[in-house]
This record gives sequence, C-alpha cells and structure tokens, in this order.
Amino acid sequence: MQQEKIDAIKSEIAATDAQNADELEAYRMKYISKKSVVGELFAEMRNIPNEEKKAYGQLINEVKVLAEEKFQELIDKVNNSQKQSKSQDIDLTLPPTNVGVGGIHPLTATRQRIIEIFERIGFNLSEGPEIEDDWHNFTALNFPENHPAREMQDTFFIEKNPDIALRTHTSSVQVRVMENQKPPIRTLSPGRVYRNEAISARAHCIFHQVEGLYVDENVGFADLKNTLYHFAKEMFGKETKVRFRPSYFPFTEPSAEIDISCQLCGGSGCNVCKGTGWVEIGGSGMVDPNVLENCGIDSKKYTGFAFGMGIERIAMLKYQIKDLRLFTENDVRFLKQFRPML
Ligand code: 2NL
Repeated sequence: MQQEKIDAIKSEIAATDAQNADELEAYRMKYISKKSVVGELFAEMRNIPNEEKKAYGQLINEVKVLAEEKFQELIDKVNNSQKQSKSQDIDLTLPPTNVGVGGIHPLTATRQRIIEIFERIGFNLSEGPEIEDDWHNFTALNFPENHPAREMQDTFFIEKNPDIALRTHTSSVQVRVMENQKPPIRTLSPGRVYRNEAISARAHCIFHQVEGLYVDENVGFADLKNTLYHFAKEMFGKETKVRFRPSYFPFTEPSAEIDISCQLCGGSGCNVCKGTGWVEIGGSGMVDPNVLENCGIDSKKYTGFAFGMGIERIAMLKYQIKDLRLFTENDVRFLKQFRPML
C-alpha cells in the first residue's frame, strides 16, 4: 500500500518540468516544503508499526533525495534558459554603446595648424626622404667640410657608407625642391628628423621640424619678418610680440633667431622664459647665395628667405607641455587631454 503510493510520487517527480520561477516555486511547494507530499510521507511515520519503521524510513528518504536532486536540476535548467533568451533578445536596431572616440595627437594637431597658417599665404607642401645623402643634408647647404654637426655625435651615419645619413633637418627637402623647380618657390617641409642626442626632457633622437622657403625676385628681410610675424600671431594669438635676434647658420646670411613673448607670463618674466619675457621658437635668415647656386638658382636674379622650427617646441609652448618624452610614450593619460581638439 505505502510502496505503491511512494512509487507513484517518484514517477510524478521524475515527470515534472519547470519553465520559469513560478513553476519552480510550485514544485518546491509540492515536493520540498513541510506541507508537501514528501512532508506528508514523513508525518505518516507515526502510523507505521514499529517493526516496519526502518524500511519505511529508507523508502521515504530516497524520495526526499530524489525530490531535492530534481529541484536543483530544474533550477539549473530555468537559469540557463533565461541566460539564453537574454542573448536572443538583443535588439540590433539600438544605437551602439559608446566605445570612446580617439583624439588627435598634439604633434599632429600642431603640425596641421602650422600647415594651415602657411597654406593660406601661398605656401605649398613638400616632402623628401628621411635617409639622405651628404650633399642634400650638408654640402649643398654650405656646411664646411669640418663643421661640428657632421661629427658622429650629432648625426646618425651609415657606418659602411658615411655618405648616407638620417636627415638632421628638413632643409634637405628644400634643397631637392630648388634643384627640381624654378622660382617662384614658396614651400613648407614638415617631417621627422634625427639627431644623435641623449634622450631627456628637452632632447630626443627623433623629433619633428617644419621648414619654410620662399625664393623669388626681390624677396627681402622685410618679407621674412612679416611672414613670421603673421605666423606667430596666428599660432599664439594677436597679443603675441615677435623679436628677431642676430644669429648664425651656415645656410643663411644674415641669420636670425625668432623669439616670441612668453606665453605663460606675457613678457613680465617667469621660469618658462627664465625671467627674460621671451622664448625662442626657431631660426631664420636670407638664403645664402652659395646655397641658391648649389641648387642651380641664379643668385643674381633671385633671393630668398628660409626658416625652421621644431614642432615639439611649438606644441610645448602652446599646450605647456614640460617634457619632450611625453610625445612618444603614448601614455593615454597624456593623450586623452587632447581629445577635445577633434
Ligand atoms: C632652426 C633653424 C633654419 C633654415 C632653417 C634653410 C633651408 C634652405 C636654405 C636656407 Cl634650403 N635655410 N632653412 C634657415 C634658417 C634656420 O632652422 O633652429 N630650426 C629648428
């Protein structure tokens, strides 16, 4: 009699299924809780004759274990099917989640701005090789045979052929332009340059330069000053003052260093300008007649001016960046700060 009842409950349990939390709860009420059919089997114990109690106890324990195992099985099943239906419920028409928009590297932004300023006053762009020969990097530019810049500590030469080197400035590009084009020439040469320097906050073996060259009839020093005056105000703001300081370069005569009023203190003196109120942004000068002749341009008919600036230096002044190494470390904490410049 009891045996039949127990077998019936066992097969009922085995046949039970659950699709969701409600059906799980119904199962729990029916087979697990105190008032469940299994609970009733335990309550029945007191009506069982003493000599049968042991066998009955074993039987109902089996039912209890079976009911609990099935319960766990059903819980797992419902959980899994919920996970699955979640992944099937993806709405492909929803807009994507924000994956984070990249920014423009400060050097790229600075280079683009410099190009924009000069393009508007008639300069085009020119490019040349980063691996140069001695002629384009030094000799055509009036560097004497024994000039210190040619020495090993400044230039990366190819050991087996010292006629080949990594360019130390983009003037080599402008030599190539003059060799291949006739005046008027108004060109801007941005690019990577290399010097054999110990890496520090202020020096790097790779950096970026932009050089400008203007060759035509009747180009004078006033044109040079006005062009760079215009550039400084466009780049750093209308309040910026410009100063030209006599200097020396092998390829220009006369030559001048270009200073602007300090961006940080406005000229009153601080530690960025070392109390002078001025910071250097580059060099310039009238192209030496020897250089024009070296490139096949008649120096009696044509004159020209040229200038060169470090892009890192301009970016450091504009954004108050204190260490040159930040440009190449690619630390996102640094790069993220330039995101709004998109
Ligand atoms: C500096 C100085 C300068 C030039 C670059 C140049 C190019 C040719 C002929 C003559 Cl093809 N000059 N470029 C002229 C004066 C200065 O750069 O301090 N650069 C970072």
